[in-house]
Amino acid sequence: MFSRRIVTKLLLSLFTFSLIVACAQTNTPDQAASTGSSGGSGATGNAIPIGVAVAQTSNVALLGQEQVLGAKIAETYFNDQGGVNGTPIRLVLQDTAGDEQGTINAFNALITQDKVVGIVGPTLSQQAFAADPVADRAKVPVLAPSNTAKGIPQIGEYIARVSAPVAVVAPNALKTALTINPNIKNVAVLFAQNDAFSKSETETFQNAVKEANLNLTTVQKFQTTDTDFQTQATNAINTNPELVIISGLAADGGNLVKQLRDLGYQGSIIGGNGLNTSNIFPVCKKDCDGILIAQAYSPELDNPINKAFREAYKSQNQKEPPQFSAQAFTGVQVFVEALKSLDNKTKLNTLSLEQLRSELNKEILAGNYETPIGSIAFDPEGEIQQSQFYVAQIKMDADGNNGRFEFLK
Ligand code: 1QQ
Repeated sequence: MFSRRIVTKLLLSLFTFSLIVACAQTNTPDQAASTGSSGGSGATGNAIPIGVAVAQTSNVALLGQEQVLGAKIAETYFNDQGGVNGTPIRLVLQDTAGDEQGTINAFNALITQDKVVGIVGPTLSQQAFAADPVADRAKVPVLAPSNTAKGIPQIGEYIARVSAPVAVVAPNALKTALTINPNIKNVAVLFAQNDAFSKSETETFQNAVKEANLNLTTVQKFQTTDTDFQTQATNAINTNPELVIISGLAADGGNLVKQLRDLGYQGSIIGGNGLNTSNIFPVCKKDCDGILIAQAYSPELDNPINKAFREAYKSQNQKEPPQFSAQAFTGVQVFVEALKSLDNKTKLNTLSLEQLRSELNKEILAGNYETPIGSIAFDPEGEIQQSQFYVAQIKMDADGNNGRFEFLK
């Protein structure tokens, strides 16, 4: 049936393919070929694989999509600058979707199949508490780009974060709300009880409310999967609050804002970090107007790397970069700079993947970084040391179709 020439050709390509596979398996990590690259940099098989495990699908993608954009800008930016002392990096993206098991699967694929040197991810603290222990046991460094709940760096030696904890960031929103409206006395708080971040953030907000001598009039619970918030919104409104504080994620949080306004609530609203995306605009439309959200990033931060990041983001997306993109960029940046400084001490291609991962982890924790979110460093546990925080207020156009985050002084 087949001519001899075709059979010989087939055998030859099979042989070549097995050779490539065998090489990829035995190579040191910075030579290893891996699959799933975003391909943004034109990097070759020599590129150093850095994993990105965030939510590209599901409801949580409202947050995760912004992270993909930021990470890809970093890949291009640092490769244009020469990568890691001349060797390009290559992002390997694995979609975690919105749950814990998806995140564990993504981490496992990055660690064992893609052989990444480290991981930027996941999107939610809820996912981090499930998947970070997997990376920690495998001794693979993780930089959390958006995990702000209490206890994230304490998961293990290999876990650090570039996302400042809610305990530090969130109270800024309450201070600003009180400056805008000094008559606030009654505060109703609502939170998603099935989400680790939301539970952590509401604890911070509730403490801040009490410390400011305000009346915490009610605490209402919901689920991130809920779409009907009539009961909670009515209960909150019945306590006559001048301020409502919501800790949830984007879809549920946006819907809750809308339903509060539909039921006649006219007071101030603080949204937590889970509402910190323009992807809530199509959900609450004109009712998003006025929401106050604390920020760990400002597009106006004045340093060269933020200017470069901001320009790149704006030229791609025709709007100012959001916090989640800036933090994801920062996660990739920390890996690149720590890899460079490790390579300056010990050539990366002389290390086994295991050695590289563990030396890289030490290097990450030892460094100081000038990033789009400002000057940062880590404490020995991997907690970010960051000093600049901000508060933004959402301004919607009259038709409710477009809006922006306006940074308050
Ligand atoms: C967390 C968060 C999320 C709301 C960020 C996307 O801060 O889960 O910790």
